[in-house]
Amino acid sequence: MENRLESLTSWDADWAGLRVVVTGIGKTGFSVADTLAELGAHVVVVAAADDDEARGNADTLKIVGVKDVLLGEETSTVLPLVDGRDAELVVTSPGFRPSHPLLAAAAQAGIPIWGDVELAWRVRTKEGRRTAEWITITGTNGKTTTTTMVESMLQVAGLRAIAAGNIGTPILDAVRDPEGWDALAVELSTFQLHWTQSLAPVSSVCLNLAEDHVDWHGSFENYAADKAKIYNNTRVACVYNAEQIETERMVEGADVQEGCRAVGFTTGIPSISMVGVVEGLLVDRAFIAERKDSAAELAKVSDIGDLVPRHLVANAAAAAALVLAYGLKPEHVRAGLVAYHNGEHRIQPVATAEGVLWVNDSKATNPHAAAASLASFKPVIWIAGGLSKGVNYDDLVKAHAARLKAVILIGADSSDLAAALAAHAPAVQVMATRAEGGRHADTSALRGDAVMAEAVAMADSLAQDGDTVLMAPASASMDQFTSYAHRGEAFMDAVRELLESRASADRDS
Ligand code: UMA
Repeated sequence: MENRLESLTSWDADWAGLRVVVTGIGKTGFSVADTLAELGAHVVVVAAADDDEARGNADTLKIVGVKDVLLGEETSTVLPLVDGRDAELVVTSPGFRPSHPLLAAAAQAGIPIWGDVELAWRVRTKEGRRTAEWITITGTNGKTTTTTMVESMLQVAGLRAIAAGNIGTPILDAVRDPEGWDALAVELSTFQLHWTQSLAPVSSVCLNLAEDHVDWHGSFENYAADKAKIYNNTRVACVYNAEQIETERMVEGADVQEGCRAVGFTTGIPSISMVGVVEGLLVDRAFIAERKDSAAELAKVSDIGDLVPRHLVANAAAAAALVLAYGLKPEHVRAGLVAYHNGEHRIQPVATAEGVLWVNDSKATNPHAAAASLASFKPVIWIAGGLSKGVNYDDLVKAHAARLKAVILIGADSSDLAAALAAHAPAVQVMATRAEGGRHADTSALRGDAVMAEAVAMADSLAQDGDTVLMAPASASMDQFTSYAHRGEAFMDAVRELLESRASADRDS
């Protein structure tokens, strides 16, 4: 029985007929049962819940091929048979404690117990689908923030990436995406880590450790031991909290892969092999060749926000270490933090298609803001212009001319920007939308949408694999749009429409 499970390490392995009991019919249980049914396993689901939602989920699961769903407090404590025989495997939801009678019975009978994360790791490779690298994050506090920062950094690097796990999207739902992902930022709770064994992330972190969830684990020691599992099998970097010795000890005790490094993060001055902070700058002293006696700037602490609490700096330093281990560049760390902090319309990745990254930075309403996003990408097809408010564009264009592949001007009158481009970037191709240069303001939504659709089509005609199309106007929006938000929405809609029409043309041909 053990042998059969050992061979189940990809989606394409032989899962057919495997007898599995799945506990829980919440987010996790549903995703597990649905996956196993699709794989052809014989599944019985057990849950204490017996409300409308649970019954609705049960009906759906039966339609997709789950053999039986047993709902109700009493039945949920008994380990059921599958096809009249003992189960070969139990896959449990995180809410079930290890001491739960059903799990205790399985353990007693020698039936292996996995969590959804173990199952997801095993089915992550599938013929014809991209296999994602995993970056794993746990800790008593700050998991969700750090996971979201990692996701943001991966996305501004042009990668197809998403956050999943304890953060809310069950990891199996992410893994089963038909196209697959380049990378997943995986938030893991100790309830999930308890049942993992074969995960091999590219980088991993336990952010911190404080007393929590002792009821589930039985003792603080058990809780800490489960947190430490985050580091097992890590391939490139185990990231630990240099201000909390317990996390460093976890790394020392971890069974990692050959060549894996320990990298610390701190909110103070970093020692060698750490990411930390020097005079308001987030710096890397771990991944640069000259780390022995220097550090490289990654971002300003102020890129994370105006008044940044210490724990947020710590989360940002940890996220930076995790993605640098994966191979991201300093500019991705910075752009990712800015995007994380400002949310919508600030260095917001919209899509990556055919190697071209489309980025919405409509909030860049002045040259200073546009400089931050221009510095993050190369080569750039830059959509810019609008209400200039009398600012000077010379320094901005001078500083970033070398990154520019082309510029597409929007705005009712972008002559100031055009003049700066002619003076300081004469070799760069500059195109204007038909609506640009009209010298009359028209803020109707219709006009703005048409301008943006034209700009996006122009950018598309120039863009090649490796380029970034960046809409960072360095100008206010009110000459052609109702607000910067409208301008950003218009850009994102135009990009999506373009990519959808291309996808449907591909399908038809
Ligand atoms: N159930 C029983 N008996 C039990 C416990 C649960 O029958 O003793 C059944 C319930 O009837 C229900 C199902 O189990 O059918 C619920 O399962 P669940 O409690 O594991 O919750 P899910 O909906 O599957 O959500 C879980 C995580 N929940 C927990 O860990 C408690 C979600 O994290 C996670 O987002 C989701 O999987 C997707 O991965 C939430 C959480 O509170 C946010 N996490 C804790 C935390 O962050 O501190 C760990």
